[in-house]
Amino acid sequence: MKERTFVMIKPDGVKRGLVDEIVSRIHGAGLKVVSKKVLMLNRRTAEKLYEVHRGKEFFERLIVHVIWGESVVMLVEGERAITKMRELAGATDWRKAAEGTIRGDFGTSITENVIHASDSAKSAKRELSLFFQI
Ligand code: FUP
Repeated sequence: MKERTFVMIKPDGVKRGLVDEIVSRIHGAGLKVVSKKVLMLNRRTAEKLYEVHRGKEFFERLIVHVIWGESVVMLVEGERAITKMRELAGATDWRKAAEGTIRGDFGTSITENVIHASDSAKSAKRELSLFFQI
């Protein structure tokens, strides 16, 4: 089934020059980048994106990380795009992420884990609407 998902290369990934590598992995999985933009998240948008984590001990650290520099946000489309992007990203904790996954290859901490990819169709819809006119 063709799906749309929200993907964000976080500031650590952008700063380290990983955008082209990540986009090429997305294409390699047979997915299409329908739209892509570079932006600086403001606190309000960052808190909305991660609202399910509000109140957790890592929340503030996470928000500070995603607003300190430019991110690249993308609308990614294709067959099983949500699952495929989660597979490409790898486990949240870079130490547990498999080699060959984006976080496994490039993550440097649980917060600085390079990429965000929506975890469900419902999240994808909500997260895409924060950044794209869809
Ligand atoms: P994921 O869907 O894999 O991005 O993981 P979560 O939704 O569980 O977490 C969202 C983000 O919160 C992660 F990308 C990084 C951050 N996080 C921490 O900083 N510490 C934690 O213990 C868990 C998550």
